[in-house]
Amino acid sequence: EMPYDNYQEWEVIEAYMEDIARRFPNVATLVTAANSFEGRPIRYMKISTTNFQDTKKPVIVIDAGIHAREWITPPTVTWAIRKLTEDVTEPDLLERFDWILLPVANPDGYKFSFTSSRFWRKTRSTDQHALSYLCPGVDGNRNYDFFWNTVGTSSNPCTDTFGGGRAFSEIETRVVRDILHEHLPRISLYLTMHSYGSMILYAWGHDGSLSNNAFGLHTVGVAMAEKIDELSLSHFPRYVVGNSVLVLGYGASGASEDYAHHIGVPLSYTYELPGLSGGFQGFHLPPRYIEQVCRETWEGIVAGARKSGDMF
Ligand code: 0X9
Ligand code: ZN
Repeated sequence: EMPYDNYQEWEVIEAYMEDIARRFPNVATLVTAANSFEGRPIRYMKISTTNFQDTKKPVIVIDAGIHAREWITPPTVTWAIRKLTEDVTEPDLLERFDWILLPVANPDGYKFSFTSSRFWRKTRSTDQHALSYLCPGVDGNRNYDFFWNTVGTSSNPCTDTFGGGRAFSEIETRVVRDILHEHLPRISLYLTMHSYGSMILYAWGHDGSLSNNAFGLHTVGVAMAEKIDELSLSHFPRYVVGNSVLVLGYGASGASEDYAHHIGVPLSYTYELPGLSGGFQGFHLPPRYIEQVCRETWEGIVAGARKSGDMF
């Protein structure tokens, strides 16, 4: 009942997660982490065959939809929920790992991008600055406490890369922060889904230097990209894997993948999912490609999960 031939409205995603929690009570739990600035529940699914009690199991955390207009990202996470509950074809992923799947990290912005302004990026908060009522919202991917407000970010609330009045000013980023800290020693892999560009990016994203785990980051990144490319041939460009500054050509601080790596998550990546055409239209992948992207991204997740477990 979940549509993959068109984009997924926030309410539809909510209803889907409720339905999954009802139908698979032994593995799937729906958690309301907090309410968004405008009062919408920010919800994630915990998927575990042992209710997170087996503390030796590594945890995989995936979020999407922190950037509102990147509509291709939530369906890749609802697809992951499906592949771990309704349609299990890789049972080892359930046996070996616990999962935390957050399809819409920024429900206010996501909603706003459907109802009012298709290419809205930020949250919708209005408590950050005197100008906030004129220019609401904070860029969630500049709001993490990692070299916050230093590079590729703005202190002008009227820009799309406004980092907020302080690090973690946004409830939407605090929810992800708290998930990361709650499960930290067990998290083998963190993925944050963005679009667009067919890239898998890793630390450090503020200055382009490499982390001590750069070899591991690159090896697992390439393994994920190869699996995706196998399924994606003839649809999209091949994935490019690398340090986010080197691949993107710009540094940006306060991003979630850097923060997660900085606090100790060994394998942490930003996925830039595919887009066709340039400019803002790249955020609006033609809906006929949604299912293709979900299928191929799942292949990347599977490869990354298994590698992360082997290395953990
Ligand atoms: O700029 C971003 O936040 C990401 N690109 S997007 O077009 N989805 O906005 C890239 C983030 C890369 N990671 C770091 N700079 N750490
Ligand atoms: Zn993004």
